[in-house]
Amino acid sequence: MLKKLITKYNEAIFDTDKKTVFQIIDDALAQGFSPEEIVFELIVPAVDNMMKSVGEKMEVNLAQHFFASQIASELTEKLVAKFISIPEKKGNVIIGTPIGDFHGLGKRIVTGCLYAHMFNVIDLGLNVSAEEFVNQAILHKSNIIAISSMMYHTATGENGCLKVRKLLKEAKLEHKIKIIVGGAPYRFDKKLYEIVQADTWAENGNLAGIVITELLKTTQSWQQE
Ligand code: B12
Repeated sequence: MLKKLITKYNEAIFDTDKKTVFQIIDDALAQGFSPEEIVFELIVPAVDNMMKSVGEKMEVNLAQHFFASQIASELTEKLVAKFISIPEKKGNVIIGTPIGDFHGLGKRIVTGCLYAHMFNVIDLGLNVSAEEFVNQAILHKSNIIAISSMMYHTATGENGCLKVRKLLKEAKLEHKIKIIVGGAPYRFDKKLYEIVQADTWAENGNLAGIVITELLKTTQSWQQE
């Protein structure tokens, strides 16, 4: 039965039809599916499905891409409140674009996806200095700094990821704070993340959630000394 709803839900996401999306979720709850099943078997896989379609199907446009992530974030927040036991957040992620980069759409999509993956996201916005990335990560005891760059020169420039790495090294925080990067230049050159000295990268928001979850397994938590 949930299978039927999944098909309908995916279609409504594809049509960016918010009213129908909400109706499907209400129907699923009325039919007795638990909020946990709905989040983990319907909403999160639907984001994955949409992200995979980008690139495969030319007809998936930015509006659909954006809608899928925002709706996943909104619905997850609504349904988590109804979980039998509220799941623990997986941690805080600091996100922003580096100095000189004012492309914010990709970052907003990634933020929506990370909420759906149960992360708390602290969005520093656009044009963020390396110092601010690191200071905010320390302030929020975050293990992850996520840097979204849409231009080659902001990805590789002295004030971006390379400087964040330098500051983390100087503060001896590399074992506690990891860097993930993403954005158009990284999709064109899959090895670019190594050149800018990030720990990892991901192609889209859904994969970012998966990659960060893995990365945290080998990262020292703020509780450990
Ligand atoms: C929209 C756009 C703009 C808009 C931005 C609006 C906004 N509020 O964001 C405006 C008009 C302002 C703009 C301005 C400029 N732009 Co522009 N822009 C674009 C465009 C067309 C789309 C970018 C976008 O939003 N993509 C859609 C999102 C959803 O995709 P995405 O960002 O890649 O994000 C996904 C993944 O990459 C990943 N991801 C993204 N961030 C992160 C972060 C992490 C941590 C992870 C894990 C994953 C991840 O997940 C996302 C979701 O799946 C691109 C071309 C392109 N096709 O990329 C050019 C492009 C990025 N722009 C470009 C340029 C040159 C400029 C300008 C310099 C133009 C000018 N002469 O003024 C200015 C620079 C402004 C500045 N200083 O930042 C160039 C960059 C070239 C280069 N080699 O560096 C591009 C590639 C166009 C081109 N082919 O020349 N731009």
